[in-house]
Amino acid sequence: MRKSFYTLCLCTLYLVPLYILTACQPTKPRVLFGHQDDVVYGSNWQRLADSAYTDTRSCIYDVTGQWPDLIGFDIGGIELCHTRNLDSVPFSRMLEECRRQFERGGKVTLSWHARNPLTGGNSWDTTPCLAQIIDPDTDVHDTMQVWIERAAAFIAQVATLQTQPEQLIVRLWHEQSGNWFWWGREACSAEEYIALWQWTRTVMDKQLSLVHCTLSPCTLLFAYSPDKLTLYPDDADGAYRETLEWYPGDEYVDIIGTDCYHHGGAEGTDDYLYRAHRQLDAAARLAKEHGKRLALTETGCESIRCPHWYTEVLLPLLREYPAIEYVLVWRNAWDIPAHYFLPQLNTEEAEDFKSFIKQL
Ligand code: BMA
Repeated sequence: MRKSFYTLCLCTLYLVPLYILTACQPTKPRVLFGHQDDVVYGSNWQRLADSAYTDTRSCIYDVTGQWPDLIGFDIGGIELCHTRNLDSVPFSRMLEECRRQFERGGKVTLSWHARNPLTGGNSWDTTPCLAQIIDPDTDVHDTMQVWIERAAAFIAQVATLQTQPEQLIVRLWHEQSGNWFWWGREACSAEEYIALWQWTRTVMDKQLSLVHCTLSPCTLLFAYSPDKLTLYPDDADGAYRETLEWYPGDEYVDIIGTDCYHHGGAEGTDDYLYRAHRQLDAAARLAKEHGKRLALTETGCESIRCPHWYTEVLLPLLREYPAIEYVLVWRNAWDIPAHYFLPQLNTEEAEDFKSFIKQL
């Protein structure tokens, strides 16, 4: 009896300070996980009506029982005063879901698949137009001025809904290093791209300064996110050089990220990891040198055609870059069966995803 009493005292003597020490260690915040359009539709369901829904359905919640840390929305279509974005999400629903997300303490990231202001075609219409956009003597410039103001007005509206600082991230002119958008590197020069970025941010800041916000100042974060980096393939420092060459500047950017997708199932893993490392190394170096934050702004493996992709491919990758603050996977289209990046319910991939979220 006495012996066990002493053992207990001894254990308490050692364990209590050990517990206090461990509990007081600053813990690295976990990587936030986001999903595009998470709460407006998912594989086989959609809530795209204009009318209010009294509750929120979420793809991430459906699988894990937890609300998303981050939701991505795209505002493509706002420039033409459309009531729905390019994927049919009503802007009124977007505002409502942003409000709910902020109230839950979550974050939102907005991208903008803007139309081509010269042709009226979509973002993928690569007819060069940037020289005209940034020339104040052209009609295209005037059109773009109006479009940016409309986007800025919507973004300012979202910004006012924030309940905590830094809940809103705006990712401007993304994936410029690819050749698929009119602001991509084959359709314009780095100088033109940077001029567009700086102009857009300036208009958005002006609009933000005009709105009333309970948070003061009513700030948001701006993210720069190239995709594949192929401009200098023979240069060991080529990825960094390209990321830097198109960088809009310290005054305009808060987060440096990269977009990188896994293609080709399990056989594509090496290629994905090669590109992801190259791009993340470049983004992480630039972020460190310029005192900016780091994110994996878009990634995913369509239809999750690689077993245990979340725990065996993405998780180890994220662990190699402790500075990454968040990661976003793309949408689960309700009307395109194979276009999904978050696992379907009750599948092996869903179990893998649950385990991934626990380990993040
Ligand atoms: C692409 C696809 C398209 C979509 C676009 C904008 O990656 O998902 O179907 O229209 O993004 O969200």
